[in-house]
Amino acid sequence: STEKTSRPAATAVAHPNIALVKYWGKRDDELILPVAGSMSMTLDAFATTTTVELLEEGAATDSFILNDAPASGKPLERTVAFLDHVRALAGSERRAAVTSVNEAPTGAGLASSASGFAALALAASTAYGLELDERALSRLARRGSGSASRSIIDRYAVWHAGTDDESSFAEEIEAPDLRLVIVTVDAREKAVSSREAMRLTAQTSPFYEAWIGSTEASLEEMTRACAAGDATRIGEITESHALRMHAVISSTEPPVRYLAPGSVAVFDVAVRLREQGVPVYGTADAGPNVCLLTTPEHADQVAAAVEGLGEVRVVGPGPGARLLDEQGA
Ligand code: 2P0
Repeated sequence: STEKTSRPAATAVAHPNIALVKYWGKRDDELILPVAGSMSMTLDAFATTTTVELLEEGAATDSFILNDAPASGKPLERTVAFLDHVRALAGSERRAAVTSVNEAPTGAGLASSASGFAALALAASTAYGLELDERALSRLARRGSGSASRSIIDRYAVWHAGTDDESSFAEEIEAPDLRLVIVTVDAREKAVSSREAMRLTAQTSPFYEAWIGSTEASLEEMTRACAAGDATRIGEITESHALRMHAVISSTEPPVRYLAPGSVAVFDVAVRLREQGVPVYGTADAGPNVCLLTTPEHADQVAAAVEGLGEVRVVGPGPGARLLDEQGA
């Protein structure tokens, strides 16, 4: 027959998230269970679009094309390991072709592993015929990368630390409308991966236990500030908590330091603007780029104040992972 039989396939879109209460440390490396919960904003920018197509029975290996080039090494290994997990859940042995396009620079601290594994979790689980609800999808994405559990969720998410695979998932939390002014101080790939630096922190920092306790306290306080719609308190917790994370990371042996002089300059702009009455607070992930959290009314003023310190982009809360239909809509 000349009729073309289409193979099972699915395409999903997901966005990175920026944590306002950070995830830094695992209690279980295999299941990716964190030592404490975290809270984030899913962004309305820097989409990852991923297609998973099942190959014919008998195909021996998976393939992974990332940003138009065949992936190898760690990215390929992590993708294949993730597909192995999906296949185990689906009771399938079929290999797959994965194609993924990232709008954010990979490894520059814009959490491309979060959007990447969130999109892969939705596309792969759909292509393999699993029908997962939001919680199950968040748990699945977590197995690829911890922060990906939060990119499944619309707008603002809390990732509950949990104590096992079932209880460690993200879900939506109500919070006021906020903006992040992202200042890309340096777009190069970071020298030490989050995964490696987290392990080093757990093994060598004398402050690790205090960090875990303070994260639990920050998350409780953040949850209350969100419920109260208190943008100022949300910002204050965000900045203190982020600087505590960088403090515990720089207390490792050998030390790891992600913030650069240009990052500190952006935090200083927030201090100066606050003196003028602008509600603006800094945060930074495992890299030198800084996000300034502010209200929608102040976003333009904040963006103007950091002009010249890096590439500037204003983003707001965005959608969780979504499937695209066959027309790409
Ligand atoms: C976060 N980060 O909460 C924190 C803040 C970076 C700094 O989650 O090992 O890529 O794949 O679970 O999720 C980055 O770490 O680590 C991260 P894995 P992940 O957003």
